[in-house]
Amino acid sequence: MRIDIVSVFPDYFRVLNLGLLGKAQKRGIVSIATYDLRDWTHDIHHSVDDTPVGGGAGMVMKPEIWAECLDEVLGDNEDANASTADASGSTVDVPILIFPNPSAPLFTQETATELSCSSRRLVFGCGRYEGIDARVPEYYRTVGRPLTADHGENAPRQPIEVREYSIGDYVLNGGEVAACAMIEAITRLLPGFMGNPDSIVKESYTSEPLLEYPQYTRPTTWRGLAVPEILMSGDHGRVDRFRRDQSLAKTAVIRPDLLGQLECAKLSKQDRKTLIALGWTVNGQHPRKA
Ligand code: 6GU
Repeated sequence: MRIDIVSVFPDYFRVLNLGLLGKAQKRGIVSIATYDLRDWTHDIHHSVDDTPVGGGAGMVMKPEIWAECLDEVLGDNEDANASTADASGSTVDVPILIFPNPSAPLFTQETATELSCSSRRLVFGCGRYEGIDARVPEYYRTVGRPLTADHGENAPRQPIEVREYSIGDYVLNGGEVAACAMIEAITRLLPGFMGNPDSIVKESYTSEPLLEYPQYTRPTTWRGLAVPEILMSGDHGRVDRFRRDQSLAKTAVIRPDLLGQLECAKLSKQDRKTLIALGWTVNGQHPRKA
């Protein structure tokens, strides 16, 4: 997967060179490039923002700077000819353009899973201040990216998929941290990224909306605190059941909204018993607090 990131703080993304993601880049599973939006400014102050039309607080990022930059990044399409000529009609090489935006749909595990296989190329546009002029996403969604080296207004263009996502109900100073979170969630799902792909299968949110059970390692007693006995029994059936019950109990307390998303029809007899004991009703489509 190729990921391009546009920001006024390209240094922010140095964190992506650490740990597993850094290794994945060295191994060629993902390649990440950053661009400084200010390189596309023309004035001596390198200004990227202006006051909002209609008044109000804060500053809005100027559409023409963003478009000159994105035309160049999105127009660098070693992919375009291959994918449009692809007999199968595959669009997997056409970039998906993503704008982190606190006033957008929530980015979830499902979004990460879908994006990890929808395109081999993602471009992130990270805004600061009060955000980017709203015509920028609209333009690439409807008019599109340039298909030739000519980036002029009359150049042939191809509309592309444009997404906007928030990572949660709180406000950050800009899209950089949100982009890092999304990139980490997406890339760790790429084939070959994980040494042991099993570690993805069982974690929170992956197959159903449940929080993960608590994990322990040795020493089995530490500072007077013991690991639950069952985990040392060697009885895999009982260990699995214990962990499943811990997941259900933990989710009931911390995220009851998630329990309400479970499908009753998919719950085992033992799951139902546990939920009933936790004070939930499981006879409808979804569990409800009794
Ligand atoms: Cl995507 N951007 C900003 N600025 N704040 C956020 C966010 C995004 N998601 C949650 N808060």
